[in-house]
Amino acid sequence: MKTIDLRSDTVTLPSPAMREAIFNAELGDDVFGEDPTTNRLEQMAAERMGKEAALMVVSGTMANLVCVLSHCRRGEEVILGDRSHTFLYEAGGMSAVGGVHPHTIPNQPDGTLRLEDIEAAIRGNNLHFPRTRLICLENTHNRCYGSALTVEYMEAVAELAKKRGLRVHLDGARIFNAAVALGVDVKEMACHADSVAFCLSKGLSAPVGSLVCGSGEFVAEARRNRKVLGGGMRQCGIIAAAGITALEQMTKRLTEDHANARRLADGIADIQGLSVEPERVQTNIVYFDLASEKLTAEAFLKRLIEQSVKVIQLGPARFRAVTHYGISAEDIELALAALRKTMDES
Ligand code: TLP
Repeated sequence: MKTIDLRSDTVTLPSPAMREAIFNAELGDDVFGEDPTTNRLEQMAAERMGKEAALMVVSGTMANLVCVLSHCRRGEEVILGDRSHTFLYEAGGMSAVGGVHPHTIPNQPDGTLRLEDIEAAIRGNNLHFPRTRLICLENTHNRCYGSALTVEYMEAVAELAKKRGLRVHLDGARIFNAAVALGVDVKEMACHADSVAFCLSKGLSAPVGSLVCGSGEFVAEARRNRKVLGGGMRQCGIIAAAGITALEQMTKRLTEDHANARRLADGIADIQGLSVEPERVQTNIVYFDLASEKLTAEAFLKRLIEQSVKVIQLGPARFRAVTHYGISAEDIELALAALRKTMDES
């Protein structure tokens, strides 16, 4: 029986076209700048984001770290959301590796940072304070229901940053989900950030890889910082080949994942003992809570696994389900049936 794995869109497997592209990839040594497939992917990524240049790195975590290291010196400060992936789930890399100070402010439920909060967090010129250098945004926002930050909001943050002499980095791990949900081109969002990191290995289903995009000068610095982290790769066209296919074939289909997530949330809303806010689902991420005393979280997960359905636990009674390539509308109905059965029998 097929497992319906909704833990993350990171579990996606490469499409048959990707496997073929990997098999046929033209290769060279990328540290010498001689891997034609990687060069092509980087050029494509830069064009898609409307930036001068791009750099492939192994993961979203490395992409964000390389960007912070390229924007900030030791002792400088980054303003970012208290629910941002970079703050919560990247092993404190910016401080551990870069000596960069994270200054968190509250993420609003829709993933935004209030402009007043950003303004208030910017340090004055005082030798006691770290120097504020960078504002980080996340779009879509993973811990905030996969919500998409609008172009207008991003523009407002960019204006504020410009006025105060700061830079903006966008963790756009799922920027194509945001673009599809808002019906805009990714460029319209990317133009409001000095650097953009996006992932190939989530909804776009490639096996490995993220891209850092920005000005030519910025990307040259990022390339150096990737090397510092040991992330210079050799025949990485093997990875890039799948990334090219991802950009060519996998962005438009994200609407399917969004429709499946909405259907899943609507279905969960009808199950007694589970609680969800379907109207908050804009993209491919659904959060829901176990609101019944009859079942522990562990027992809930176990019963789902027995029915070949996996979701991830992200709080004492909070779970996340993410739709993605490989999960069909039919799978969503099967997952709902498993959830219903689990609750009915509890
Ligand atoms: N997110 C993963 C886990 O780490 C939680 C997931 O399953 O959602 N930015 C954002 C917004 C992300 O969601 C993630 C991964 C990353 C960066 C890091 O990407 P990787 O896993 O490639 O380092």
